[in-house]
Amino acid sequence: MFENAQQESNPQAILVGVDTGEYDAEISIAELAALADTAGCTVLRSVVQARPAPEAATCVGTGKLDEIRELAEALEADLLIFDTELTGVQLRNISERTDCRVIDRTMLILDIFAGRARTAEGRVQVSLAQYQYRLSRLTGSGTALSRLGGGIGTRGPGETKLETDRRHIRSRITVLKHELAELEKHRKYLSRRRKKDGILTAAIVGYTNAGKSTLFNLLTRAGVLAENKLFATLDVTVRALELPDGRTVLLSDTVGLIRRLPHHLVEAFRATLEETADADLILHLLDASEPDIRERMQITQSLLNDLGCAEIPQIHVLNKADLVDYPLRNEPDTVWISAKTGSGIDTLLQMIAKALPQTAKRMRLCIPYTNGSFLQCIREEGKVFSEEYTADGTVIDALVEVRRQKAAEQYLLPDTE
Ligand SMILES: Nc1nc2c(ncn2[C@@H]2O[C@H](COP(=O)(O)OP(=O)(O)OP(=O)(O)O)[C@@H](O)[C@H]2O)c(=O)[nH]1
Ligand SMILES: [Mg+2]
Repeated sequence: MFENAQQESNPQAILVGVDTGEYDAEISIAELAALADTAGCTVLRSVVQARPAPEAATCVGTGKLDEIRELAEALEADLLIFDTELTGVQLRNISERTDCRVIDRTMLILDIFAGRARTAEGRVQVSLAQYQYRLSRLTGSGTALSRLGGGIGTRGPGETKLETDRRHIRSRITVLKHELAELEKHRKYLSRRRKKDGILTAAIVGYTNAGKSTLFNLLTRAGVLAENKLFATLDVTVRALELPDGRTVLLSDTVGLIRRLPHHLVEAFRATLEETADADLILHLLDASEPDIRERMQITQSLLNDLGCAEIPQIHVLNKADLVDYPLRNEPDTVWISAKTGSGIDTLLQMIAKALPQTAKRMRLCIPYTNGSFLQCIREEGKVFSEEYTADGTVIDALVEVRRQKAAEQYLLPDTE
């Protein structure tokens, strides 16, 4: 779908931040560095300028820009990554004054997303977000956007087209929106069907790099890409997980969250995260070895609230216990695990089973012909998937209501599938 420009193997980047006091610029720049690394850049230096607000025309002051140009020449840097969102005018001015390619935090994140989205829906979402972001920055950008050619910021729509034909972008956006709506409809249909069949769902949610995919793999052995890169996962991946009480829950692995997630991206990924809004349980995964764990927890929580998930039961899962050497405290609704070593997983599974609503459970029973009334109850109360008559009785595969489950257990068949 993208017209991929040939990629420079390793852009040499300088990071630029503006410290307005609004957020912790140091932490934000450190995270930008991790993002840049994920995107395959080498970060040579970070420059942060304290000022009450970004300069309208150039983001940082012009004197600072001249300094940055000299620094870029001295270090042989070819890319500037700004930690704030830049306007089209700023992009052009900075690029002209420094003679470097310029991208901003959002473009960098979109670039990473573009390289990693795997499902159709994820790819369309990223594509759409890229087109929209570029369109909003065309005004005044002059040649700045075309200077992105080659490397970071180019896994996206072809630049010449962007400049010469806005109508082309607008019509692509319309097509993509249509595609997305179709894909969404399909996902909603699947989710409705699951609900009807009494299938429970749980979502692993958390800050990027917390270990969500590692835990997901361990629990479901699905082989989802897990690596020490930010945003290793971009699409919700769903697999069935068997619980100790015999019920099955559909577990989904989700996109990693970050602080200052650009607004367009929350929008772009809302559809993907809507799986989470639908979930019966949220596993809020935290990297216990990170010093700013509390802040990350709050960022995740506020994004969950934005998505309308405040009411969904949550288990706080403190991961990477193997890296932490202080005594492990157990608080209610909190469990310590290591997705790497597997410690704590049994407790976690028990907690999941307990936290999920008591619901009708799908069971395969062999009910003797002498107990026809029980068979009748099962038939009438729940959905029947199949029924056959054997020498020992009626073998029925059905959803069994909570109040009948105990009585049904004596007839339970070992699952042969
Ligand atoms: N030591 C240790 N490392 C872990 C543990 N769990 C995960 N990791 C490592 O943490 C890194 C990130 O793991 P992922 O599972 O990719 O993290 P994620 O939350 O899915 O990340 P995104 O998809 O990018 O949001 C990998 O290098 C894992 O090997 C753990 O319990 N202990
Ligand atoms: Mg992941």
